[in-house]
Amino acid sequence: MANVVVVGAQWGDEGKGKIVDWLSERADIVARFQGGHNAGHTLVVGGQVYKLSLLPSGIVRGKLSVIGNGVVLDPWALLEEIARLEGQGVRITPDNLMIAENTPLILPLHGELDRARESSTAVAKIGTTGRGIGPAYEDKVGRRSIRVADLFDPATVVQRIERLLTHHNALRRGLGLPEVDGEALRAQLQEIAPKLRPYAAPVWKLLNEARRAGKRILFEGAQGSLLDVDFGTYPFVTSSTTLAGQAATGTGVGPSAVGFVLGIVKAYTTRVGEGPFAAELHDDIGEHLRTVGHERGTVTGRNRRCGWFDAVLVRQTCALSGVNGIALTKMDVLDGLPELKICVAYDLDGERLDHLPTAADAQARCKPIYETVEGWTGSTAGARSWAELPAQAIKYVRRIEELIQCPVALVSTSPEREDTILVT
Ligand code: 2SA
Ligand code: MG
Repeated sequence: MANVVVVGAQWGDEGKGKIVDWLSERADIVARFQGGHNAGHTLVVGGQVYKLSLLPSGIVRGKLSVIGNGVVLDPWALLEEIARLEGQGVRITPDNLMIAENTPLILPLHGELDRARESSTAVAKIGTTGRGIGPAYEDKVGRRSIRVADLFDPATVVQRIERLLTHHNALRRGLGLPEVDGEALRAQLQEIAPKLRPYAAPVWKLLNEARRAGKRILFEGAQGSLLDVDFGTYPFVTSSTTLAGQAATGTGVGPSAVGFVLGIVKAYTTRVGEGPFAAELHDDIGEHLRTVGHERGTVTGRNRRCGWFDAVLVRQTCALSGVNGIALTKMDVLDGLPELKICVAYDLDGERLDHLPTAADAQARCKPIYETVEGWTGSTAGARSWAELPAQAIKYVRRIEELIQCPVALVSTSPEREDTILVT
């Protein structure tokens, strides 16, 4: 098996956790390359539920798990998550967890800034997770982050804090937030540094050595392609690059390390947070999808907005990530619906569009053009072979393939790892 990159091909919550878990059996290393603890991956292993936010899903299987430099890392959230998983019997040590030394940190001031902006009425809110993701990435490109490696040199920490607070305290005064005391922050970081140190490593070097030794890497994306900071529904996006290309720069291997790009696609559409969503349903079917599909945020517990499958979006995101094949998830949520709709194009002011336009106002005005297909009365839940699927369900999968111009490689029929159909 080649090195695989797994990316969400919609707005996140496509069921990446389960697929990554399924694939991790065939990988030696699982690496995160973007995002932070805004991600929420749910794994069900042998009936036990594991909720992961920052740790790569491979950790549950004892695989070498890597947090790459493309991630923004909240060290306190990390230690909490480690403690929580250890409480569930998962062993986490520097032998199976490595953190890139050049990973920027999320500090308490980032979360405060994120939440202050979101509660301000001056600008439209984004609907963030409030975890400080955006502000932490701003500081990264603003060249004022404190990175993991900085923590281990007290003099560097002092310098970094000074630069950081010159910026943040000015901002905070404007927002009516109290100024951050540099000495208090230094003490907090000094306290956390020795706990992080055992995991810090030159990840780029170790991954390249692992590649040369023939080890297989699984790159685990978080969020989804439509939340990508460049190609997503800007400004209603996250602040990282969520597309497959980021797997290379977010860990320090070149793009040639990536052998196969697997897009995870839910059989309908959901989104959490604000922003355009043409195929959104505000009726009983939307409610059916939400309740049957348990569509609530793993991190924040927010209800997810639900709608029909949007083939326009997925065709676009498959192109953007160079997806080689998709894994179709949560088909069973559609079980029993008499008929299904698929969004095949948009109507924008009377013109038919085959793609999502770039301008936010145009995105918001897109009306879905639907194709109606037959539903199925049988159950797809727990199916483990193509033959177990109702004929109409197979037709639905084949139609999706055609519309998104990308083959289906896997179909997932329940949160359990074994309930997966490998399409050959
Ligand atoms: P942020 O916090 O700056 O990344 O928020 C910006 C937008 O990105 C969306 N976002 C997500 N969308 C779906 N799932 C995410 N992870 C959690 C989950 C979310 C949760 O798996 O359920 O628990 O609410 C995730 N993370 C960020 C966010 O909704 C904003 O639209
Ligand atoms: Mg999620």
